[in-house]
Formats: sequence, C-alpha cells, structure tokens
Amino acid sequence: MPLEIVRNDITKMQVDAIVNAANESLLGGGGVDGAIHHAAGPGLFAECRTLGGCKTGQAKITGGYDLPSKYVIHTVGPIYKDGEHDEKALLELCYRESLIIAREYGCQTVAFPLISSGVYRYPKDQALRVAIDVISQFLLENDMTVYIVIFDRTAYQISEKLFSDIAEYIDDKYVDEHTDHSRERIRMNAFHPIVSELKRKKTDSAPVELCECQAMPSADDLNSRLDRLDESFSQMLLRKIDEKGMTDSQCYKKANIDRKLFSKIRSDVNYKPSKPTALAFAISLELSLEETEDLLRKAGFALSHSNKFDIIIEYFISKGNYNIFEINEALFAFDQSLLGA
Ligand code: AR6
Repeated sequence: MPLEIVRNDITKMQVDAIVNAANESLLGGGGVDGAIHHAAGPGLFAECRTLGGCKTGQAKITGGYDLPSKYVIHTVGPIYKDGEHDEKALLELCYRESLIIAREYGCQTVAFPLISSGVYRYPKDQALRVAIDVISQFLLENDMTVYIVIFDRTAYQISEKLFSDIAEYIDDKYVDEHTDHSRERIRMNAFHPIVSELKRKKTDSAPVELCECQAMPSADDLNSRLDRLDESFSQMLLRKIDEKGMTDSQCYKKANIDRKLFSKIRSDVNYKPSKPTALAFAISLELSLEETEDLLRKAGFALSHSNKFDIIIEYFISKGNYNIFEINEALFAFDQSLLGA
C-alpha cells in the first residue's frame, strides 16, 4: 500500500530510509531524534557533525549505521507558536524535501514520524493531516511506499468531533442490528433488495416518492443485470473505471493500491481481492452503498453490521466522503485494518 499509517517504534522499521525529526544543529536531542541516535550508534553522530546543521523546513541524508534502515533523512520541523508563523508551510516543506531526497537516493520505502508533533508542539491532528496531504500528493507522481509511524496511542488522535460522530454511528448500527425488525430487513435485503428498499422507505415514515411500479426494473434493465451476473470482480472494476471516465492509474492511486497489484487484477479475470482492497476500489470509484455491495459480492464479501470496520466504511460512504486517507485515519483510530492492498 503506497501510504500506510502504522503504530511502531520508527527505529525498528525495515525500510530504505527513516526520517528523523531533528533540530537545526543536527547533533541529536530528545524524542525520536534521541531514539534514532541511540539505535544507530556513534557513527551517525560522527556523520551528522560533518553536515553543518540544517535549516527549518530543509532535509539532509546520512547512513543508517546500526539501524535496520539504510539511510536516515534528517529534517527540521517548525516550532509551533500559534499557527500564524508559517508553521504549516514549513512542515509541508519538511515532508516534501525529505521525499525528494528519498527519491534521489532510490528509496522504495520510507518511514516518517509525525514531525514537530512532540517537543515542537504542533497539534497532533493537524500534523497528521499535513503529513497525509503532502505524502499522498507526492505519491500521485511517484512510486514509493511511505509509512507514517505513530509511536504511542496518545500521540495519535483524529478530531474529536469525527471520532464521536463515528462512535455514535457505530453504536446506532450495533443497536439496529440487534432488533428483530432490522434482522428481518437484512434477510429481505438478501432476497429482494428493491422490495426491502420500499419497505424501508415506508417504515421510515418519510414520504414515499417511488411507487412500486417505478421501482421495479424494466425488461431492458433486467436483461442488462442478467448479462452482468457472470461478470467477475476484475471485469466489473474495469467497467466501472470506464464508466466513471477515470484512467487506471487515477483509480488505483486514489485507492491507495500499488501499480503491481492493480496489474495483477487487470490481467487475471478471476482475481479475488481481499475485502480491504475491494473496498478501496469502491471508495476510489465513489460508489454508492448499493454499488459497493455489488462490487464486494463479486469478490465474495458483504458489508455487515456486526463489525466496526464495515460500519466505519458505511459511515463515510453515506456521508459522501471518499477520501481514502481520512477513512484510513478513522479506521486506524478505531484499531481496524486499513483500506488498500
Ligand atoms: N518512533 C516513532 N515516533 C516517535 C518515537 C519513535 N521511537 N519517539 C517519539 N516519537 P519529537 P519534534 C514521536 O519531540 O516535535 C528533539 O529533541 C513523538 O510521539 O521527537 O519534531 C529534536 O532534537 C511525536 O509524535 O520531535 C528537536 O530538538 C513525534 O515523534 C525536537 O525534539 C515527534 O516528536 C524536535 O521536536
């Protein structure tokens, strides 16, 4: 998956380069800087002494010494004052400059800590948003796998409002699932989605705008549905990409899926993706809930109200929010696996 959020100690990451949240002297400090120097050993400090420091927003590279990573890219984040001192622009620059250096050195995999979000006091949710925005922008043009490494639970939070909205949505759905009425609805859905949709509209006591005859598929519609019965996941995906007027690469990049996996799916008509992969494509294609269910079924899956992962996805689709990185942030906050490969 091109961009992944993981919970780990960055010094343990088996990647080509890890990024250090350093200070302008590049001579070590506390936080992640201290941990990196400690794990890399004295060779790193000796090389850092030759670099002549580094300005805020810039980045410099060294070897990884005793670390599992080949390189360390040192960048200096802004000290957060009030958000009115170019903090955001400087933080964006840190990510961009580090990625450009990583590309120059042929790195395929890079891991970032949340720069400036510790001693330099950049608000963590905003620091994460900056990281995701700059990295995902860069990945639209470059093939690389980038990890954002979150060290401890408290170091990470999505906005409280989003968290509580999703928590409430999960609660509602769990409750809903445990009523007989809802179970019946689910059974009906499995057998006759149109009838159950009508029932739902009626029982919701909202004005029913469709009459049953309008909701029944026409003969043409039915024929084309039957024609598609045998369509595989891969065929349906490619058809949807065409229908949405997207290119393949726009689709897999927006799905946070790497090119190799997409080629596999494209060339194997019977390819069976994992559920997160199938859902990532549904998000990328901005499918409705019903279309998402269709696509999932092709891969042998369904959305269920008995797990949080599915409910969170449903929450975002129902809000029309198809930003995969925001969805992944939320999944991460709720300890769920992430969308993508
Ligand atoms: N792995 C991943 N993330 C970590 C680790 C780790 N081992 N340790 C801490 N973090 P900070 P800054 C997280 O303070 O705010 C240093 O003294 C931590 O939870 O390390 O950019 C430098 O020399 C936080 O979310 O960096 C500078 O003087 C994030 O890394 C100054 O601190 C960044 O926290 C830089 O401050």
